[in-house]
Amino acid sequence: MASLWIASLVLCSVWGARGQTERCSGYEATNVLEADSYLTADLTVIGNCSSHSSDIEKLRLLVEYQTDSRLHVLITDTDDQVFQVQEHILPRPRSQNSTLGTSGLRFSFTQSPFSFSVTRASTGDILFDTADAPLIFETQYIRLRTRLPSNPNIYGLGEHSDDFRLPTSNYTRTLWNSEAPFIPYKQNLYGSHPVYFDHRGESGTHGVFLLSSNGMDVKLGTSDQGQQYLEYNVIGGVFDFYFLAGPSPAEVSKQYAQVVGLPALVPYWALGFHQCKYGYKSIDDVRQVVDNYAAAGIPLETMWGDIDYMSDHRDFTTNESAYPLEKVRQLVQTLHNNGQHYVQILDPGIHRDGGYPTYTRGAEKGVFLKAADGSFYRGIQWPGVVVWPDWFHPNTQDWWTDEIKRFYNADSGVNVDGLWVDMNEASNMCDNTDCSTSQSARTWATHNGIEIKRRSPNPVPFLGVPERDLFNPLYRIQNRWGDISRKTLWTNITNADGTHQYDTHNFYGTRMAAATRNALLSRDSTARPFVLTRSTFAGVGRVAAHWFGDNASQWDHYRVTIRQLLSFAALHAVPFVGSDVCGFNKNATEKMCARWALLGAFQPFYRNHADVTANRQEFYLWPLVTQAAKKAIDTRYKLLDYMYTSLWKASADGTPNASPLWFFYPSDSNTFGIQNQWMLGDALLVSPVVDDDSQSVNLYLPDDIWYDFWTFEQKAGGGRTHRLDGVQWDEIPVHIRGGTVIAMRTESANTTAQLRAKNFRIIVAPGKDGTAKGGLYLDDGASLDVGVNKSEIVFTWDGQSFTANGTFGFATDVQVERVVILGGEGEHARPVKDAISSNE
Ligand SMILES: *[C@@H]1O[C@H](CO)[C@@H](O)[C@H](O)[C@H]1NC(C)=O
Ligand SMILES: *[C@@H]1O[C@H](CO)[C@@H](O)[C@H](O)[C@H]1NC(C)=O
Ligand SMILES: *[C@@H]1O[C@H](CO)[C@@H](O)[C@H](O)[C@H]1NC(C)=O
Ligand SMILES: *[C@@H]1O[C@H](CO)[C@@H](O)[C@H](O)[C@H]1NC(C)=O
Ligand SMILES: *[C@@H]1O[C@H](CO)[C@@H](O)[C@H](O)[C@H]1NC(C)=O
Ligand SMILES: *[C@@H]1O[C@H](CO)[C@@H](O)[C@H](O)[C@H]1NC(C)=O
Ligand SMILES: *[C@@H]1O[C@H](CO)[C@@H](O)[C@H](O)[C@H]1NC(C)=O
Ligand SMILES: *[C@@H]1O[C@H](CO)[C@@H](O)[C@H](O)[C@H]1NC(C)=O
Ligand SMILES: *[C@@H]1O[C@H](CO)[C@@H](O)[C@H](O)[C@H]1NC(C)=O
Ligand SMILES: CC(=O)N[C@H]1CO[C@H](CO)[C@@H](O)[C@@H]1O
Repeated sequence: MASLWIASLVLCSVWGARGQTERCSGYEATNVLEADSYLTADLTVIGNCSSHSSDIEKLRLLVEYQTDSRLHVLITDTDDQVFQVQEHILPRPRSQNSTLGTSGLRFSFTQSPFSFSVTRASTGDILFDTADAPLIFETQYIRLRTRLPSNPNIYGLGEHSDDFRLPTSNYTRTLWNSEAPFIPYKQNLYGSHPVYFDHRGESGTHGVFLLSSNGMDVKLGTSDQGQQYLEYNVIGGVFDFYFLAGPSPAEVSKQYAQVVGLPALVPYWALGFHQCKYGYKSIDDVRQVVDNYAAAGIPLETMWGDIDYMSDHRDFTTNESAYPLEKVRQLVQTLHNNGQHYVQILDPGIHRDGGYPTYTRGAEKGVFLKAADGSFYRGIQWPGVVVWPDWFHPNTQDWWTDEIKRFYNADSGVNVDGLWVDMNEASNMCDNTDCSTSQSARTWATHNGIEIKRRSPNPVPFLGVPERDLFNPLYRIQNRWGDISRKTLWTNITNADGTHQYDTHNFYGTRMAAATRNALLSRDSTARPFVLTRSTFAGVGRVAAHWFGDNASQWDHYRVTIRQLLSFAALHAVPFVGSDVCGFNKNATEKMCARWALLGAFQPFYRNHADVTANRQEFYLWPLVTQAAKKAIDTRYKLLDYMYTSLWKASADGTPNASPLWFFYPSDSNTFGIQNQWMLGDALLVSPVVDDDSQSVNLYLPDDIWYDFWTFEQKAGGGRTHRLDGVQWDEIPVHIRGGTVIAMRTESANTTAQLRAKNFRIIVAPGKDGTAKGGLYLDDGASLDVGVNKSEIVFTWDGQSFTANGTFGFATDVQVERVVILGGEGEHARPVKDAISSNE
């Protein structure tokens, strides 16, 4: 075994000892201990790197064959001082004690200077190899470089608005959650997901997840020697890698979801159509919009309240003139009576005003982050001067839950169906790091801080190395705002558990989303919560859905939504995502909004939302958009159970609910760069018109059998690009992949509640071998725990007969009206007895 573990042992030379050279040579591995399923070693620095801070001289290496498809490589300081993401924030998967003999991945290393590689056992393909540059492990800068093949297919490292297949020349992905209006290219956006997929065609796909919340630049480039590389430059934390073997792309997605946590299933109603706008002047205005949708005959499922509803933009208040509580309650009641829903926004910044009960209750419980002098640390957000919840304080969850239960009390407050957390990067409107705008300085002077005692240092591990420069680290990540503390919370702030914002910044927003989900569960322990968050971190899918932030009403942002969908759903285990349909900033135009209404209908989260400075863009405002939206929603609703089934599958085992074509055709290199088409579930290929104001689309159909979703006409893909002209403004090209079965409702409805009473029609699309397979998941769509009251049905068509098999625990009166077999001499329907309530 030893010879396999140490594939390339190089005995260290004399110059390796510490102090004998000033050269930065990395580390030397000693005391190597091997067992069947793990390896440990000590790493000691050789030479002097200290490029941006001090070298950590002694490190520990732990390698675990955790499962046959997951290899864990952890490099930490021996003192356990360096920050590591708290176990309760991201619970680590335990090793299942796989062994070298059975693992799909193989670890080997060189002793001095230390480097390691990971190979695919079945092919010998080197997936990761750090030999080209010494490991650097300093207190505020860690670096590791791996070789990549030339012209690699690398995806992930979100959140970004760049090409789905990442550029690989002189390209930097900075991960540092930030306010990002207009979602600019090549910059850090609202979320951080330090995972990439490396797709190598026929030889397989693997994933590499660096479990780190520290700010980082991940660089893709070519060295002077012409070697393609990917390099991590991180301003703290440890190297905690999970290598995911795949080998199929969807298997990597599942393996990743097992590490960061399976996403939560959303309630069924969340799949309906949502409307929002920043700038609805009053509750009467909102009611009018609801009525207008009904009058136009466009099904509206959920109305949203942006910050307009608040008094002085304070959480848990209503503007008593424009949004009087009684009228808000009446509207919510009306919506509920119609089977519709209502969601409101919350921001993390809590207005610092002694007369504001949310603030005073929080202050009494000490739940806010503290400045150096012990007063509550202040910043600027919509309400003006604010303080910020410290999600690590032991009282914060209780305080937040209590505020949510008070204000969203069904009997006396706003009976929301879900909550939306925004600005949670956190976005601080101070335009410089010292936040000394005259406005803030003035207001601060009038509200003296409550005196809080400073905390004593905490002797627990992983709090972060002391004595770091938490404000201006020497290695400057390419944060879009410059200094890492700019436009957010100061990174030198200490959290209640003794860690610092410097290390925990990237999951501040995810913590807020998690606390909000917990609060909703405390408000109603049986209902499935719905939380939408702007800021995200690895694993956020466990607690929340995500929209792509403040984009604009422009064609390039319409296109960006596709690659953002692909990234979140297929690579980041966040299935319930979507854009602000018709764009947030700037004015939408009729044709673009019509196209976007159709595009959004085929993405998981479907919400029209515009900024206060933009014109209104409700679907009923233009004839073309009305027509397109009606058709879009009609079709989406018929397909809603198909979409719900794929979301359930994602929550059950991490299977992506939306994915790029190469997930299904991994050896077809034509698909690797496609980012304007997507597979929705495993059966539908969506190929929208993407060019500005165009009626033509070039769509790629892999070599397979396809059926036009709208006409059922069979089409040989041929592995080539097909041009469609004359695509009308209410049309979107969609194809059914041969070999699949789709359960559709026979008709649409005005609400998802009504939809649930409609019967099914089953579409069978035989593949090349004449067979087809698909599934349908049914439950009440609302309960957190449905227990046995669910149906997991598998449909099979063997070319002769149709079978519905599985479990049928969900009681329903809904029938399957017919089964339609596509192909042959055209569509022919077969009568079925009842494919969803019995095992025939
Ligand atoms: C390493 O180099 C840095 C700067 O070049 C220097 O300040 C430091 O003292 C050196 N450390 C050792 C242990 O030689
Ligand atoms: C794996 O091995 C470790 C140490 O030998 C042991 O503590 C652990 O329970 C094992 N885990 C499983 C899943 O067998
Ligand atoms: C690499 O990118 C940076 C930042 O975009 C740019 O300033 C620099 O000129 C580029 N270098 C090369 C060699 O293209
Ligand atoms: C209430 O809403 C009105 C209308 O938008 C606005 O003018 C006013 O400033 C708001 N009042 C408060 C306290 O937010
Ligand atoms: C953070 O650093 C700034 C600038 O040096 C300083 O003014 C502030 O007091 C520090 N805050 C904390 C909490 O240490
Ligand atoms: C949007 O349209 C309004 C009026 O229709 C106009 O005042 C405003 O300048 C436009 N905004 C942009 C960004 O073009
Ligand atoms: C929706 O409601 C309208 C008006 O009440 C009605 O005319 C229409 O048929 C309904 N549509 C569906 C699909 O039920
Ligand atoms: C399942 O349904 C039965 C019958 O409606 C009900 O009594 C039971 O409580 C349900 N179980 C769960 C876990 O919801
Ligand atoms: C039907 O499903 C059950 C388990 O749900 C399985 O044991 C059985 O083999 C399946 N039958 C067919 C014909 O697929
Ligand atoms: C991703 C993207 O399209 N970003 C653009 C958003 O809009 C701003 C302003 O119009 C552009 O500068 C960005 O390039």
